[in-house]
Amino acid sequence: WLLPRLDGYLEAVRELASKWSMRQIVVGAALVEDGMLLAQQRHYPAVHAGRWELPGGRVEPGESESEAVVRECREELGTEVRALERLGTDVPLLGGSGMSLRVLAVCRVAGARLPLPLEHRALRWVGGSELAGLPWLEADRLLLDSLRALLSSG
Ligand code: 9L3
Ligand code: MG
Repeated sequence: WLLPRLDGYLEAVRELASKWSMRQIVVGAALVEDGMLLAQQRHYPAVHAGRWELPGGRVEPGESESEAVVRECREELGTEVRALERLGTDVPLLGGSGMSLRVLAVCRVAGARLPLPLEHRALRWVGGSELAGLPWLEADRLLLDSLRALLSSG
């Protein structure tokens, strides 16, 4: 009797796992100050080294997207932000991971430290006209129109 049950159980686990990975969200933070957007340059993994991205990372189980973006900015930038609205549409990440990039506009809370590149090679404040010239990760590049709109909305 055990084997058929085990089969059913494994099937259910597989289904959950694929649902979970299909819904895995990576959050990105669009932090704008004085009309400039904060971008950071990756140094890991090797395939991403040298490319620019919005700060952020995976939403952990039990965490909301806003909580994740606040935590990632603490870890990567050493600063406190507040999550504002969602920006643009989700972008599927390449590599068959099933993850999607979802960007939230954020603002630095009053009195919080200036962002530092704690886990990255470099940080840079980018103006609207410089956006297209940076070697962005592919997913982030697809959001440049929304980011430009955010910058020009003041
Ligand atoms: N990713 C792409 N664009 C971004 C971020 C924050 C992340 N703006 C991709 C790179 C990784 C994956 O998402 O493949 C997980 O991100 P992280 O946890 O390595 O930051
Ligand atoms: Mg990250």
